Amino acid sequence: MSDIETLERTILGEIEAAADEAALETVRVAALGKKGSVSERMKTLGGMAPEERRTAGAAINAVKDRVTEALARRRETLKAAALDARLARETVDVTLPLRPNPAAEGRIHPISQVVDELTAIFADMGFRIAEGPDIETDYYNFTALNFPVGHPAREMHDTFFFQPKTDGERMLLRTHTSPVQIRTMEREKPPIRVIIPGRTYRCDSDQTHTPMFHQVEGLVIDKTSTIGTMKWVLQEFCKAFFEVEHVEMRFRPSFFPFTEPSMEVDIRCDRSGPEIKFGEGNDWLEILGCGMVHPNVLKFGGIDPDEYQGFAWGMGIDRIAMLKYGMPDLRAFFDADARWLKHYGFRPLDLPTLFGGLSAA
Ligand code: 2NL
Repeated sequence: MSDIETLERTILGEIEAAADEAALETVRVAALGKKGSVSERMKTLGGMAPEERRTAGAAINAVKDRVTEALARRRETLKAAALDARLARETVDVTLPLRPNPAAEGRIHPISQVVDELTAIFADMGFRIAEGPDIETDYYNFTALNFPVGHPAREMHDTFFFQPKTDGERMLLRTHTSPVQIRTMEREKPPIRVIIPGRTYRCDSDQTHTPMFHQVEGLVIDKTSTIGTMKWVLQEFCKAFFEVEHVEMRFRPSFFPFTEPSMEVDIRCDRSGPEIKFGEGNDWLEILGCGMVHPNVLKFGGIDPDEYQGFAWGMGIDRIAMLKYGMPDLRAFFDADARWLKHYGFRPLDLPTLFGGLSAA
């Protein structure tokens, strides 16, 4: 048998013996690669006499063709075998019990649910959501909100401060969401209608206070916004949120540095039974603070108080969530206890909408 015939037989034998595609590739490189045995034979043609070269060249090319064809055939066989093995390995045991559906198991936290509800109600009245940073400057958290430097109200906020920076400035965790309204006024021209739900922080912890809590504030600025408009907005909100036909609200004079006049708002309720009922009874429950935006605050926001006026309000999301859904302990909100969430949480596909019902579930 000629030398080239022996080589061909050896290579074809190796191809048949290759157990997988990686082994087959090694055989291919060893035969047809740049330094492969067949390629090396090609290089010897240069040193041959023309007649000899013609026959030897044809023979080597024929070997190359047959080797190439054998490689392709073997590759197909190995591929099919690998697929068969995988299909045999990846069987499904249809007798196993069904795994719980994540959409049926998961729960929306009551805070997220209440934020979704608030958003649906205020979006329907033409409000947008605004957001801003949790870490704020003293300017946005206090100064621009008309808290004079050294004013006792700054101390009343029990602020978490960071270590001073090299330039001496002390950043803080926002104590209310109001800095976002200042940032909105700086950025936008009136009319402004925004709500700001978000996390807020105060160094305070007991049965009714957690160091992190949630607030939603609202801001309306236009040429003719009045206390009358404000009362209507807040009343419509309370009816929609507590899902009752009537609410009776009581506006009591109060003080906030950023509004003038300022008011605290109570709603009529009945607390004689096991559950609070809104809109009836002889009790009053405080739910929010509000007022006309102080002219100084408008100025800090870059808005001319001789041309524009507006109103703002703020309320605790955790508190209105507790009231609406009868959750007695604030601290449980942030314990991440799956049993609590299973009990008080909401199903992920029951989204609050005004047409489908806010808390339909
Ligand atoms: C409360 C009272 C309130 C505001 C927040 C506000 C924001 C700007 C200007 C004026 Cl930028 N006012 N926010 C106004 C009145 C009351 O919150 O008891 N919150 C829990």
